[in-house]
Amino acid sequence: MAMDGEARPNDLSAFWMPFTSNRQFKKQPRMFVSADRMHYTTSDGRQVLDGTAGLWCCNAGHNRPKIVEAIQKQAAQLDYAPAFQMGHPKAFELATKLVNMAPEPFEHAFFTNSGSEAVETALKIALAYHRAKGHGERTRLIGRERGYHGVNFGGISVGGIVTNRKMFGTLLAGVDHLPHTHLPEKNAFTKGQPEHGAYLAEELERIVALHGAETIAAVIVEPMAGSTGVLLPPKGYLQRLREICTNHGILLIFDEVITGFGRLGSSFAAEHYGVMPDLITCAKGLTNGIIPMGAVLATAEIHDTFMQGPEHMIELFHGYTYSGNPVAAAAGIATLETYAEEGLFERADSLATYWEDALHSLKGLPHVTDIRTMGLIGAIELAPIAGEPTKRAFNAFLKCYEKGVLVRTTGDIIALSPPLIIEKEHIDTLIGTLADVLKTLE
Ligand code: PXG
Repeated sequence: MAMDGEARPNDLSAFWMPFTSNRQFKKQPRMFVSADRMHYTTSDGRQVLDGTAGLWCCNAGHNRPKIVEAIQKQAAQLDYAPAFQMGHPKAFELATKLVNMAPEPFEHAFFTNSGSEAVETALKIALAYHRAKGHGERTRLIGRERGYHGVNFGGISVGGIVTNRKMFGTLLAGVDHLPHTHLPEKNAFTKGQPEHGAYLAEELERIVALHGAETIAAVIVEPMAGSTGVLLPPKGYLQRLREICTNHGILLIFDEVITGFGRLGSSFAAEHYGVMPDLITCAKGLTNGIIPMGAVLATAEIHDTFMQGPEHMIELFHGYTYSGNPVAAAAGIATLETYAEEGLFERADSLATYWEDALHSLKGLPHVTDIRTMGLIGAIELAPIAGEPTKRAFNAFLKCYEKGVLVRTTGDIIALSPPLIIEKEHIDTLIGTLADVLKTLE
């Protein structure tokens, strides 16, 4: 411990880093010290092209003046206001902007501080909704294999990533899982939505038959599974999930923490795929990743179900100290305005074909077993090194970083999700660097 109270920036031991190989990192640190638009600057003064929008969140790129100024101004004007039984204008303004941007049925927004909290909130709203309707026996929650819904207990229970679950005990009771939709033997190198796999939605009927529809509260899925390595929904799959949920009175929750805010070339995946869930969770791009914030979007039907009983009574016993925090709300408003003013969702849509062609040009390079893209998101799946899963992709990540490009890896999949302000030349640099790296990988 430092006895003199001085900051010791070279001591890396105190910070236990999240989702990081701490020992590897601390032997060979990779530090960013500033960022502007499409680039990070490293502590050794190098420029690194951001191929991942931070962690899929800085959709408008970095150091955007409107957002920076809004945060500075808000911090000086009203730094904090109590979130319960008190209000401040910016939270209401952001909620209105958000529901106006969202597909039509979504009329209300509940604020959280992260995607994980948005997921917990949505699951709780689903349970409480059924109870308010007199169906308190609907308690089961259905997720999907390979799903990622954050890291809190509800989220890892409905989630389907084994490493995120197996260390943490018995999780929530009464959860079941749909099968994932990754069918590489049939769908590898498909451009756009895969042809095969809609039949996997029928597994929901099997789960319903097993437990009884009247015991099931909600199904939660990522409309496009991001974290597990960009798995696109097979054609017709989401439509079928919606039908089955509707037929059985089960709520459908889309976890749009990654797919929200233009990633697929539209406001939300619900709009992109033309399938409306009952609840949407979002975060990340809501504030361009700058101030932590998440939200649950609810239809009038869900929200209004709670608005009964004596008016002085709290309708939903849930919320966070920082729900709708003024500085986060100011960041959110400036972010949504930046998206609209710069037409960034349309921009993502118009670049999607160039992006798709660029990624698919990597087909045939060593170890590449599949390529998947949609909007401005993409994944390159690699064959693992025998006996050493994840190492090949991790090595690709390290080599890309050395060459000035930031990518993400999950398992042996390289994932890309650049800021929506990306230019074609950046796409060429990103894919060119990846091609060079893939050619030299063990
Ligand atoms: N749901 C989904 C669909 C997500 O992708 C969360 C919930 C949780 O959000 P928070 O804000 O609590 O982290 C996420 C987050 C990656 C990666 O590279 C993905 C996420 C976060 C960090 C890294 O795969 N997704």
